[in-house]
Amino acid sequence: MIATNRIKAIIGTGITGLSVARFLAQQKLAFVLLDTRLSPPNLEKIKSEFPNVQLELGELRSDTLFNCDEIILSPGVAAETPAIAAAKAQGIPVIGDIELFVRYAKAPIVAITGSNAKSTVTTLVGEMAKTAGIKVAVGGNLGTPALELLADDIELYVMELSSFQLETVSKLNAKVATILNISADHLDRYTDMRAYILAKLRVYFGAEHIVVNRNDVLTHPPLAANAKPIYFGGKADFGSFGLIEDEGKTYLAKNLKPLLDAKELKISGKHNVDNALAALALGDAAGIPVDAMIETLKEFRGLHHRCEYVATKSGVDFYNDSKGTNIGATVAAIAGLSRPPAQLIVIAGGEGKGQDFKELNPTLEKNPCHLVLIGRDAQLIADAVKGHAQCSFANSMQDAVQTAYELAKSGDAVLLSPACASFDMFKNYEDRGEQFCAQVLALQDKTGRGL
Ligand code: UMA
Ligand code: ADP
Repeated sequence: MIATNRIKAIIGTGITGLSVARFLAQQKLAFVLLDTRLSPPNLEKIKSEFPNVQLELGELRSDTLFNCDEIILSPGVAAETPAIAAAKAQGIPVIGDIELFVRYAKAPIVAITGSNAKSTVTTLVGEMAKTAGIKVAVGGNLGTPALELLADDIELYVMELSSFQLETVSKLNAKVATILNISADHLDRYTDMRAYILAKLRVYFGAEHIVVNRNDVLTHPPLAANAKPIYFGGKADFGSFGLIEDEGKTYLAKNLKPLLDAKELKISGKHNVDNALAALALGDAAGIPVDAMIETLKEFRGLHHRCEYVATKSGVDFYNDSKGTNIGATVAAIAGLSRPPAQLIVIAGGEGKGQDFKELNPTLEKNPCHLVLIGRDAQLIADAVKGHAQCSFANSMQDAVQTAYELAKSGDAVLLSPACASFDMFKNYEDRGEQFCAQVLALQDKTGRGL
């Protein structure tokens, strides 16, 4: 228990801020709550649960922050925000909910970050632990704030961590930690890729085991790191989880021992084979028995909005990859679903978060695609891919689905994988995916009959 006579400042009243407030109240620690918005979320809950707590809305006040002994920052707020940076310069520690969680968690932690595949791999490792009968808690950036997971009977924590959450962590001390992959994301928050990668690398601080992607050198820790890396991806060899080819079959393997025929995986696409290997490597280092992991891999069907099959209309397959919110995800989805010479029609666009969409071009050259572009950065994408893919524009999800359907012929596929955030047109990526599915299901077949 951390004892103090002074007050803590919680910044943000979202689900993280609320979980921190409840946790501090439970620990009988005093706090003030601040949010930069005048109408932030959870206001009513906060007023009724903490009627005597000071609540400040709007511009952050330095005099309040300077009187605190610790600032607990929500992940959506950058530590560079001037009032927070000024408090930090005065020597006031700025932490996040994950740092608090680490102080109190008694069970080992599996820590998972990366630009893509975090939620899939986190869920998979959680399911593997459950199959093995381990009392596991799964959450973090995945949805349930870390502090809500804390309980005395938990035997293993499996945590999805974003770069935002890692920024305020000093030492995670994970049992096993990984960066699954790195590609451009959140460049509207970071000054450059280096700053983004440095935030991700914090996941390795104090880790007993480190799992890295053999095919992505950016996931490898600096040379000074203590733990010896366990590799996943590519060809199997000693000290790694990889693939073995034998008599026309591909096996997922540990060291050189085959564990599972890749055809037995229910999740599809090359990227999901990598995800399965990463989950095996993490689970193994966390002590989950191999049999339970294999059983889970044979059952796991993937998460909604991730390369999810929706329907076939007039011979055209429709896939919902609304969670493809950056270029790396969309590249993986296109490579996973493209079946040349059939055409892939990709609905993309939204808020581009400062990404350089020219990075789509090598993939578009290999896979024949037609882009139907929506949202704020539609023209930016069209300019970047000029000469590499044909583009059409649409004003709404209904218009986009209809346009894609008109462009497609039997045997082609339509993929929603926006490479962008959704907030310019939708509530969130789930809303975008659900609108896509609803429009697809409402399509008539091309002879005019309902399907
Ligand atoms: N905000 C303000 N002023 C404030 C506080 C917040 O404007 O004073 C804004 C932020 O800029 C942001 C929004 O409010 O636009 C939400 O921020 P938050 O920190 O309050 O977020 P929470 O509701 O607590 O949710 C956070 C994660 N959100 C972010 O990091 C933006 C959730 O991840 C996570 O599931 C949750 O904690 C529990 O751990 C969401 C996410 O989009 C899914 N994450 C990003 C991603 O996956 O790419 C990183
Ligand atoms: P995250 O939580 O990191 O956003 P998800 O598991 O939700 O990860 O997947 C997000 C998107 O990333 C999916 O829609 C899919 O297109 C893409 N994706 C999944 N696995 C990989 C991978 N191994 N490499 C690159 N992209 C991937």
